[in-house]
Amino acid sequence: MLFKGVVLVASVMVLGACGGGEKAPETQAPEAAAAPAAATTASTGAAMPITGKTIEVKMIGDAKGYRFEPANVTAKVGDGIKFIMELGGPHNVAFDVAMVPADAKAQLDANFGTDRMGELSSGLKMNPGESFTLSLGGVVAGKYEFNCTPHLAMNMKGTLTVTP
Ligand SMILES: [Cu+2]
Repeated sequence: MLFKGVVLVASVMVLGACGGGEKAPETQAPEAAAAPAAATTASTGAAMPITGKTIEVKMIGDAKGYRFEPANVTAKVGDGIKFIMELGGPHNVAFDVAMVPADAKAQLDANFGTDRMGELSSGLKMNPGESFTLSLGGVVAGKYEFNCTPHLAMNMKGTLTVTP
């Protein structure tokens, strides 16, 4: 057996400690600093930025159950979806790897950027107010089912429709 798949994740992305207000040369979302840096892996592709509007989706777990609000989201290529942890975490956003068409997978996965726990999967959001923003820059138009990994069994799911 031959294992030639040594994946080198180039850790060129410097996560600024955000300590003394020093600015990175490139533009960066300020909220990126709020996410815990633990257990994230960068995808191998290059993320594409948000060029349109950003739509907010709340991630909630309470007496009524676990859910995304709204659970059905329609956005354009280039928009962003900001998933905000509100209650009952940890929550995350994960697309079903087996359901995303091959031609759409690479860019969608790359757009998880540094807040990526695995293929097509964001890091966990523990505390109210924490968020994960997914860019739909360069994403192939289509319908994508997503879920929350910790609450998949509790039916915490949604559908993202990306239009051209
Ligand atoms: Cu959840």
